[in-house]
Amino acid sequence: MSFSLPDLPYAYDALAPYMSAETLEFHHDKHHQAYVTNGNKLLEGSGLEGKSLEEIVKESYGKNAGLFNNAGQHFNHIHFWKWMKPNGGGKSLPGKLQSAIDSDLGGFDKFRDDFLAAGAGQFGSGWAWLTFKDGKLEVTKTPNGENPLVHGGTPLLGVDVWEHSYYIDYRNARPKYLEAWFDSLVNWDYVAELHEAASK
Ligand code: MN3
Repeated sequence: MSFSLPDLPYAYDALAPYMSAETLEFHHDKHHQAYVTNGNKLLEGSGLEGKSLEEIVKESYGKNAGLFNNAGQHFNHIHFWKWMKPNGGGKSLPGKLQSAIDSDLGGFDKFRDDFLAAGAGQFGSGWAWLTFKDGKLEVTKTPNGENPLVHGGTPLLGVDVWEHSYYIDYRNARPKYLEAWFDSLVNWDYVAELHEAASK
């Protein structure tokens, strides 16, 4: 399948003041679009043309760096837009997800601390994740376009810590971006939906 840019599931200014319209215009219309455009060029002749996006990500990892970087980022950003919503965040999580966080990650506050630390501690560009792997939740981080799919896990929540995700709004203050993102933007219903599907 060829890649195509999904529309944002909300207006460009819907996540302000935590993420500005200017950031979303650049991030979605320029950066994500570039992954789609370049990914499609690199997909041609790769032998993976007929595969799903998830399969392309997994099968190009370690073998076709150019395609992997763009396909990985395409996958990551498709979900990143859905991992946010206006009036998101908060501590009121769907019950089953909350129970799993309590039993696997030591509760919401510990999970929040660990997730923010993963994002702040990722040296250079990358992502921090809530991952479902081997029947339980874990907090991980990856460089560049890499994601939990290539490590045998299912990403349930991911935050983009490339500078293009926060520099317009927060300059170099990545920890401030991470706190605002986690506390005010996360779409926990979508995280719970992915958890439900992964834990069946
Ligand atoms: Mn990005």
